[in-house]
Amino acid sequence: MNRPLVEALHRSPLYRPPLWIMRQAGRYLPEYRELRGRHSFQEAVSTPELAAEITLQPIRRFGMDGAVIFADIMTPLEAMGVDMTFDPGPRLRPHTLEEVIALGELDLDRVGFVAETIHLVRDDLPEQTAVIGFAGGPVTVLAYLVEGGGSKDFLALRSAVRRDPAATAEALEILARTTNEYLAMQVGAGADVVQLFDTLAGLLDRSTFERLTIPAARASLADLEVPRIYFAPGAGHTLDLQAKIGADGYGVDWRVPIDEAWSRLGDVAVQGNLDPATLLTDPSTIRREVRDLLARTAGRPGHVVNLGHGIDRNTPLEHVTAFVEAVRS
Ligand code: 1CP
Repeated sequence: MNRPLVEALHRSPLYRPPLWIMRQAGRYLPEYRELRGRHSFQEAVSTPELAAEITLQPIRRFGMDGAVIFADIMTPLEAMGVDMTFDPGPRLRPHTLEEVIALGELDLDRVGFVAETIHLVRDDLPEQTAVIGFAGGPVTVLAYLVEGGGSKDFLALRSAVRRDPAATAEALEILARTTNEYLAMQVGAGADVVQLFDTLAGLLDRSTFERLTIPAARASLADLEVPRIYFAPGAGHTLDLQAKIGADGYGVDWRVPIDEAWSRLGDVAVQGNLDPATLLTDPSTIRREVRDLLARTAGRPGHVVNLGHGIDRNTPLEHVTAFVEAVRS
């Protein structure tokens, strides 16, 4: 079966570029908020029927070309013995690098619900729609571990990198190995594409990115039999280095025009990069911005349309419709 999202990541010529939206399964959807009123985030993630339902909600409304499995970048850590809560982001005890190095193996049985969710989603999804599996990039996951949750500047990670680069590299190696096992499990269950969300990697300077982020991201994505997307928002200063990760496609945020980002990335597929704020404007502005985006990629094979980061929770549904229709028309 030819799935346009998979084809685009192979850089096959297509009649129109495929589209999906980061965070498409989430709080801007009334049906998501309704379900979350009855179930906690962790309950929704770990119950395959609920996670599959949430994954399918945006597809029913808007028919994106990919369905991203509902889970979190921190989900596999719970299967490595790390306790956490969500409020709304992950909250956990701050870990030292030594504690991260001592974390247990990933117990795949304890994330079996993700495989089951993928099976349920595939059964209900239109044939041409791709299942998108994902994981957090090791640097990003390490940042949440050492910080104990979200943070403005993630100074715990940035100081750890400076204080002890060798222990940081060792911790990243462990996380890269478990991330790779977790992604391989999702591919085995039927994911057509995987994305590594390295949301915080852009906090690092170029040389640290090259020394620590690239090997960890590369190892996370090694030997997977499906197209792989690497996405590090706020990492425009590293675009020319990212090809060393060896992914098939690269997500770019809205800060760098997509044509310029593409020439810095090289011969790869590129995903993005409408500013999520565009979807807070009005349908005519959205159409104008989509025209500009598509003019910049000019039908070049290998473009996957997406936002430059996750959709904002206050986005009106009609604006999502305007976005999807503008790309399709
Ligand atoms: O209902 C709620 O309040 C929960 C909000 C929520 C959602 C919808 C969280 C907590 N996680 C998710 C799902 C999620 N998270 C998905 C699957 C759904 C989809 O994309 O449609 C994905 C891919 C993620 C990935 C994720 N979680 C990232 C990377 C992506 C990005 O946007 O950069 C990050 C940084 C997280 C951490 C996290 N989990 C949740 C929140 C609110 C946050 C970020 C805020 C924080 O740091 O506190």
